Amino acid sequence: MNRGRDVESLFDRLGLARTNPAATAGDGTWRAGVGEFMSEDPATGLPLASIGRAGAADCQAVLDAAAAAFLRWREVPAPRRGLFVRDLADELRRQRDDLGTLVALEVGKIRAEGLGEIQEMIDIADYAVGLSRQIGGLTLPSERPAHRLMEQWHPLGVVGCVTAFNFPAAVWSWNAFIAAVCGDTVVWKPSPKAPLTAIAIHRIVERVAARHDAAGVFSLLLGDDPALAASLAADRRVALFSFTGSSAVGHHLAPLVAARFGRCLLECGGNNAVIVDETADLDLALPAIVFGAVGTAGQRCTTTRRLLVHASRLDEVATRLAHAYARVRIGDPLDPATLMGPLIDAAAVDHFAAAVAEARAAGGRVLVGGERIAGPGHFVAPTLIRAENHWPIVQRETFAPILYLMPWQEFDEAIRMQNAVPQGLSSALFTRDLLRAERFLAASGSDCGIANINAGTSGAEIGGAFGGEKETGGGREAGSDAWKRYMRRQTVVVNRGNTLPLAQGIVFDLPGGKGW
Ligand code: UN1
Repeated sequence: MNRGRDVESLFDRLGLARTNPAATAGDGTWRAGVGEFMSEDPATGLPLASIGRAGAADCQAVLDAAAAAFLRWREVPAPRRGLFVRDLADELRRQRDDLGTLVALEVGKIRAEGLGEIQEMIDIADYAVGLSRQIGGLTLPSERPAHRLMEQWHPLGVVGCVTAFNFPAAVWSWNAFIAAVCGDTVVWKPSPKAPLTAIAIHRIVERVAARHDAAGVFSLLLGDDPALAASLAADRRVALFSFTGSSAVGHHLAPLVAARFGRCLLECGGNNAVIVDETADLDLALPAIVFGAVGTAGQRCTTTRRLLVHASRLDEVATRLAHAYARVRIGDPLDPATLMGPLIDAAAVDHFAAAVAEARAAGGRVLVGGERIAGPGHFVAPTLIRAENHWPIVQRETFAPILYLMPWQEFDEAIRMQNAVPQGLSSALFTRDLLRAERFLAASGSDCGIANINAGTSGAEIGGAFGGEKETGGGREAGSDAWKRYMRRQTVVVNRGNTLPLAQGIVFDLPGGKGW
């Protein structure tokens, strides 16, 4: 792609400018904000565009509007809310190529993954449309005669959605499309490292919302001041605060929500392992490991960070991985031959270098990579390090393509190692042994939110619930019954009889039994 002219026409088609505003309540007008920040191309380090910085007044105005829009939107029947999302999916299908290219340009993931991310939006939209005709509650047997016991689900309110740079489009849609069919409105605060993707999506939202009387269902706050996310977390109008990002930032924001008894949905860090046993088919395992460790330059929360291999196969796996890593084309994410693009910014490269240095100091042996790649842009080499599970650097999530290789002897030891980290998002076992697979899936097996057999840790489909345990935060988004988090449950009792029997068989009569 020609980064001059082609970017210009891409911007035109997506409604982007070199100077962009800061916020919109989704009513067709945009607010300039106070000051500005830059979106940069991580492959060159050069600025792409400037964006207004939303200030406290913008945040208040957007929240007021979202709260007001909720009062209208919750009255719209859910299947009609679904039609809005269906039209959004159609529009995304039409603009998939341009949006995928923009994602690749702005955050540096390869274009194939950029397109995959927009596909993930389309998938969750389709899911949400189906859901819009299926939201239902249980009817339960009442212990009281002539009583009905049931539950119904009502819209919840304003959802505050804070997303990370690495999935600048899909993670918002997991929240937004489900929330919208549930009858909620959504205030989006995207990462300051991916504001253009958010603006381009919002331009589409505006056009489609106008056709559905859905103005204000989605709104947008852009800024690079951490106070913005904190003010959403602390605001009582935000019924659900959905946060994707590091466990460290999650630790800071979740107490603000808890302090007002708000609802939190956390998708924080992962430290995902692949276990390879004696029987594993390496023709399956190797591509899954390389996609998991090197894909998105190691910047997915589902990235494979630890590789636990049966000692008898350690050398074979290391040799074959080294061979594969040597053939990974690193470079311009817009070049179809590239498999790994840059890290997001210079700070990420510094974190990568510091992690490699810390692993070396702990006694780690760098088997492949380990270095920054000189030149413009934020490139590093995919890295394989022989390490030990208990080292502090192995226990932490470093958002970079570093894979720690570790041997095990007994399968129980492999499971223990896999679980012995603070995070609990995704896990994988490559085996041909059915009993092993079942052992991995048992309650005493993987402690993660996602467990894969003969499939890698990253690249989850939207149909399942996505999220993890421990410091990953416990949240669940996307498919299955994750929608319940976006609604409030009401337990309903209806007495169709002429008497008032009490639950638990309690007798509560006036003396003499009559006279109420
Ligand atoms: C994330 O990295 O925050 O499972 C989300 C995956 C993607 C989503 C990752 N579907 O890798």
